[in-house]
Amino acid sequence: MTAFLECGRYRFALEGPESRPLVMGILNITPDSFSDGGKYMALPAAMEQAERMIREGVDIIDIGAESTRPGIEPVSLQEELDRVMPVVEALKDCGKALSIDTYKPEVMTAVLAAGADMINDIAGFCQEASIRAVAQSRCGLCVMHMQGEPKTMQVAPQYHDVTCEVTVFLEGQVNRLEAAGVARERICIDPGFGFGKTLDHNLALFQHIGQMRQALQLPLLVGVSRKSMIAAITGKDVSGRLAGNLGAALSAVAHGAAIIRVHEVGETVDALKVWCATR
Ligand code: 9MG
Repeated sequence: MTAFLECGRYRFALEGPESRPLVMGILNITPDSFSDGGKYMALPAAMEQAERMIREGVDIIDIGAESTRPGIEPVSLQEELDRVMPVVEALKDCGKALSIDTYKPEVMTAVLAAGADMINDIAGFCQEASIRAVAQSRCGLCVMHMQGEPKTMQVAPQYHDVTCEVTVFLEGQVNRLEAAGVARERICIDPGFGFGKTLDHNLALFQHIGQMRQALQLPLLVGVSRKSMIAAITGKDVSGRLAGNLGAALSAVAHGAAIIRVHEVGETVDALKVWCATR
């Protein structure tokens, strides 16, 4: 396992007494995300939400300007840039690592030039241009697995062995990135819960978090906050999923996850503090 995650201006310990699970807070600056669409579109509202996450103990702020919920149409490059750049400019000196959730290489180049610390690519850096956009920088990378694309990915996801196929994909992309000069210390992997996966696929992947981490020897990020997986297990609508989200976060770290991507930062930070103190 790498001892650190190098993330632009930040370095996170993954082993030893200083290490603890990291919390990535979600900042959706979209009109149409499934649980908070439209809430943080205006710059002051986005800043306020970021400041709240900082007060609550966030480690990485993940800014997304294009919704990735199932069935959604993609936004244009210009629209994404118009949404994301002012927020990156406004938050770049906020004292926390800034991650940008994008699969567009042009957006990657622009946000890295503006000071972003991490690129979270739901397409797992499949495009050569995406690899070129990040290779020469010092940014952290989240390499995520997705089957298909957001518009159709939940129509009929199929695998022979979901854990094996996701692991092989992630390993291949990590190898491509390393061949392009990206240090392993900059990479974390993500099975992509809900991205072209049924509940059974998600549960199988969850139970094999430790195995995937072991196979790739890289930190693993889990993002299930407010997703349909939590709804399917608890029967709760989006406003009633907090307890389910926290249960999933604790289970993920118990399985070996290093980073948890969440909407409710304060509650997750507290739950993880108690988990760490009592494990
Ligand atoms: C943008 N986005 C939505 N869900 C996600 C997840 O599970 N992981 C990552 N890395 N990004 C996500």
